[in-house]
Amino acid sequence: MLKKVLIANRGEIALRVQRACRRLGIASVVVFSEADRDALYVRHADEAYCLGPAPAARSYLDQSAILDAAALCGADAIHPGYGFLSENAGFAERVVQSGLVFIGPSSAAMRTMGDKVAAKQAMLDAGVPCVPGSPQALGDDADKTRALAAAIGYPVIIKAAGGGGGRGMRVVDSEAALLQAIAMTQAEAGAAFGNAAVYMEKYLLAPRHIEIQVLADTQGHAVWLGERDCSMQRRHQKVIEESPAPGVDAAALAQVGERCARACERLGYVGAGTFEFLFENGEFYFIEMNTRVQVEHPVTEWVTGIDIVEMQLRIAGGEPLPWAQADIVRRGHAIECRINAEHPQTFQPSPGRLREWIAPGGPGVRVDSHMYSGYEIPPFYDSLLGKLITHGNTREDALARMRVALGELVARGIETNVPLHCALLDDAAFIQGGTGIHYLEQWLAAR
Ligand code: MV4
Repeated sequence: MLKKVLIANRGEIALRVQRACRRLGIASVVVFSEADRDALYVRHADEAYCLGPAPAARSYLDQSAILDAAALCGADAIHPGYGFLSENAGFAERVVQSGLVFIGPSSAAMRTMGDKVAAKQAMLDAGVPCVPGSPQALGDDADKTRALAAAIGYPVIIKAAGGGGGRGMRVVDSEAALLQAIAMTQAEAGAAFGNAAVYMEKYLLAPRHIEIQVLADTQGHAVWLGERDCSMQRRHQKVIEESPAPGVDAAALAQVGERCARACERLGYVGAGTFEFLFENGEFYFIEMNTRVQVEHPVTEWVTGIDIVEMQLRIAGGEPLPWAQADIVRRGHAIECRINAEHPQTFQPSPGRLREWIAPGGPGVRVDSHMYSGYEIPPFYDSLLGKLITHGNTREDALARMRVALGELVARGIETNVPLHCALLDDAAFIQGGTGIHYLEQWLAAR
């Protein structure tokens, strides 16, 4: 078991990891920027180090400052949370070179998944279904590229190998626009990611975004923990997530879930991982893998009863998974609403003094938040105030609990997206379930 973990993050996830460490009897150390002196996770900390000024580049992204703090306090591991350095293979490598455990997969696995062409190749090799497309990065041969696009069929999408999460991609409707779109995506990718390689896929017009959660131990065993439907999003920011995914065939899910678990075993993947799929006409198509804890983990935690952060810590400490796949039983339905400090119509961030905060409660309600009355929300980071998660025996129960919980939530002094959530929870198509990735943007445009 790990003895002392440095938490290289902030906000609700720092608090979440801190709580998990405490429960397991692991000492934890937090780091913070000058803007986060009054943060709840700093208040609760046994040991806290200021990394530097507010901008992330000078605090939460300052690898040397974090490694210095870890050395100073005698930590034996670093938990990177999500965002910031969580998917930085170079950082993971430095952590290990410093003699510490990086709580996540190997830097080699992170590097493979960070290169979307390599990730896709690894998944094809492991029998995970992928979007039809170019097997490798596109080369200079224009005839070959045109032939490939014609074979795939328009529209196609050009994606940067170094991109991901919606960065560095371009849809092409016809051959006339193909070569220029590729050149532009390559130029942008080179500037943004230091890697100009791009690849091509068939563009799926109206898929859902369904992801599979896995856990893998250092002994080479992996299980999958079901799926999440994360289709309700705007500009690649998820708004509502749920598990299970409404109306998706259980046998098809089990097949893709098994393949994800076997892929982890083949790759020597360690820790928590998320396989992102597009789902259209009953078929799953792998697009990317996330190698970190995710904002939407609680919905999986609730339906499986498994604490994913606890498992990250146990796996990093060398413990084997305590279950076989048949022991993973899912019960009921969980939904998460991301509560943001933003204007509900314009989506402008709304930092500032949170004059009053009253969190909802009751059976089937969980709030993961670092908010408290009087907290000054800094303007430098993401606008997540917290996550409101509800559970019920059925989706209808979970939705009903969510409506009540949203009604109870009080956040005075700033704007929040609670009104948006309330409207979505009364929307007929959302209530029906199974809306696609473009639904929210179309719904907002129509409003
Ligand atoms: C796609 C796609 C349609 N077809 N790939 C966007 C984020 C990145 N992870 C991959 N993305 C997409 N890839 C093919 N072949 C549509 C998207 C996409 C999307 C995917 C998931 C969630 C939200 C999205 C919003 C717009 C586009």
